[in-house]
Amino acid sequence: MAKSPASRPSAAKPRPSRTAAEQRGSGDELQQQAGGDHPVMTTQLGIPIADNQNSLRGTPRGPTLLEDFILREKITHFDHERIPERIVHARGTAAHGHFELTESLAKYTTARVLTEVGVKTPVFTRFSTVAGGAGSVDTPRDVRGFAVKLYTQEGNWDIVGNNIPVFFIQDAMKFPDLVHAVKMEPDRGYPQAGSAHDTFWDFVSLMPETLHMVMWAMSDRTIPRSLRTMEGFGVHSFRLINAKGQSTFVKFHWRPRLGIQSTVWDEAVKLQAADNDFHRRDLFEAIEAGNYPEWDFAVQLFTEDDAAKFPFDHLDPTKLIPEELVPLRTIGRMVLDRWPDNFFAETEQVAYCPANVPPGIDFSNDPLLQGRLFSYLDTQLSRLGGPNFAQIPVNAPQCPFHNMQRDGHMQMGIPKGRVNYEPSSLQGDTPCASQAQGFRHFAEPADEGAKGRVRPESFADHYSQARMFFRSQSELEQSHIASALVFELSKVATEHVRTAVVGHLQHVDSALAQRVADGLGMEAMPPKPPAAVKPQDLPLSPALRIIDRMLPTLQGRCVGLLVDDGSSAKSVAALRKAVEKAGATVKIVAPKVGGVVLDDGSRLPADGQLAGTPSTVFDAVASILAPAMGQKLAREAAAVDWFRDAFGHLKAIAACQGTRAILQAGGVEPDAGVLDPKDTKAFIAAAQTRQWDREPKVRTLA
Ligand code: HDE
Repeated sequence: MAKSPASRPSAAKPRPSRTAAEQRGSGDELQQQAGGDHPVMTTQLGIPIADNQNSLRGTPRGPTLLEDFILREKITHFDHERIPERIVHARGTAAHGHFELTESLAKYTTARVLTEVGVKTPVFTRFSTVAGGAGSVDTPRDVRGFAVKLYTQEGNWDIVGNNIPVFFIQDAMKFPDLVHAVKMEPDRGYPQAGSAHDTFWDFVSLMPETLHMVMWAMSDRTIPRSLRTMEGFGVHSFRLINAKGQSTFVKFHWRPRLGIQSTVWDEAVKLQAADNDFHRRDLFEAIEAGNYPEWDFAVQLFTEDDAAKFPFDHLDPTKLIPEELVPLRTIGRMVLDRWPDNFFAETEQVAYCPANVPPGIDFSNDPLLQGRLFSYLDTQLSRLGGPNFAQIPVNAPQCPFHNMQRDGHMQMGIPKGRVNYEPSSLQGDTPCASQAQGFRHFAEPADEGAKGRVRPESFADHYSQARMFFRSQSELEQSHIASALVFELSKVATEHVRTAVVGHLQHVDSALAQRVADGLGMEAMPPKPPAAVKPQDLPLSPALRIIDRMLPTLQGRCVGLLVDDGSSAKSVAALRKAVEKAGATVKIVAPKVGGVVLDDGSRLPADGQLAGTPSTVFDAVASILAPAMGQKLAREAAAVDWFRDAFGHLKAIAACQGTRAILQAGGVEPDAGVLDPKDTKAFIAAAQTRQWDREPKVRTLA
């Protein structure tokens, strides 16, 4: 730390002053060091800067002068570098790409983006967690936002969805309460990014409409392995409007071409420590490597008459339409192939709004959607500082746009001419509305009934779909849900909240309620709360499972290969070749990041150092170690954990003879998923999936 002038010996003579450039090197010298042809640094207003190291001092050891306009400008800008983070979905990551229509919906809509087959529409897609702040981790148990901005030729279309097709609440009126309940508790300021606390479950226990989404939130959907392996849902019913003005209801779905992949809970917990940015890094690395993630775009189309026959109200956002009832029609695909140039300018400043729809798409009366139509524009006004945020490049439409909106904070355009109103007879080129091309709202016949703050009776059944979802899951997935409920409720300190939630679970499935009660160590089953509508046994929907629907593929995944000095160069090369042929990447992990010397004398640099690259970040692991190195690493906690965790997280392990000592030290008893790295075929086959049979052997599930 620099000594203050007062602490210097008074006898010390000030040294002759040196110019700033002499002390730290001038800009010209720094340029030479960096090489290249650098432009001269300037202030915001273009004044060239001679010294970017030192502030302007009255004397060499004297005070800094207020006159230093360069310092003041720099610090002032820095002081204002942050904007308010999103109240929800603050932590996110995004990428550019395009959407391509493969089947026209011209029969149903006039929207060109849904009728012009083969046209590539640019998109910007942002994925997010919901509860945590912008600096929280990527892998908590949480719903993921899945927001797609399509820059269509008829204006921006934002499908602002989630990776779960239903929502916690039925009415926008309850959104602030839900969000307050799930975010950190206001008096203590924690927990960050997690629902495992009293206020969230208190809200759930008092709002049974949350139960269906709670089942999804406790499933493996909320602990995705990668953003690239998540589904996306528009959630609400929207309308498509055709040239005759006829309406068809529509639900939007994004389906990952890599299939759905989730983590196991213990892995998700450990990933939070291993890599805060796990999902963000994964998406970045995939795009940088040219492994562009793709999603199919599918719709469910249904009429008012179809909807009247559903055993639920499709305007209730806590309900989904099983695809067994209304099949999905794949009509396009989205590819994400370009990482943003700047996180703040694009990912942070992007502003989505479900009200942004082109002509030919319209809204339904879903009361949650109706509230959202207001909320997003409102929040952007304060988050992005005023009404001109649509001029920020990532938000601006990529089609012609003209209107009479003028002025305001941060107006970037310079509108020309005398006329800034409509109608006007003074200028021939001013914009006018067009009945033929403009947005037209569906002329929906009015419903019967009186005005009032009401919930329709058709929204009263809170349990039947929760039950359908739970019972449609495979046995293992049901155990994961039960275990997640036990985990979360075990973090709830208030006993009556735990009791109330288990009470509700009896309406969902009495065996589930019993498992959770047992897991919580409850002595007696709590009473069932009254249900407004007796839960029905709806037909099951196997399409809602994920374990069965995971794609057996290594495509786009990553295998960690542990090596040390003396590892066989031949075996390393053979394994790498086989894994890469299967479409995955290999990352070398070694005790030192500088790498190792293989048995043929060649040096192999490491992608990660063992202690900082745990097996949680890989989809499968392998090791090629000389026996002596295996013995050495068997005494290394990071190496032992590497295999113990991979085993516990149901991953395939290719472990050579040299590795057996480490497995033993970790108490790992090899099973069918622990293979010889020489048998690359068997390893690839095992690595394409998780070793689900292993799960009951490694943990007790509720
Ligand atoms: Fe949002 N939501 N939301 N939401 N939401 C926001 O907008 C809101 C809801 C969703 O990557 C906010 O710009 C209300 C459902 C995503 O930038 C805010 C209601 C679904 C994102 C807002 C809902 C979503 C947001 C916060 C109930 C799935 C992130 C910052 C009436 C279909 C978008 C912002 C991005 C963000 C309000 C419910 C998805 C405050 C009032 C249901 C993916 O406007």
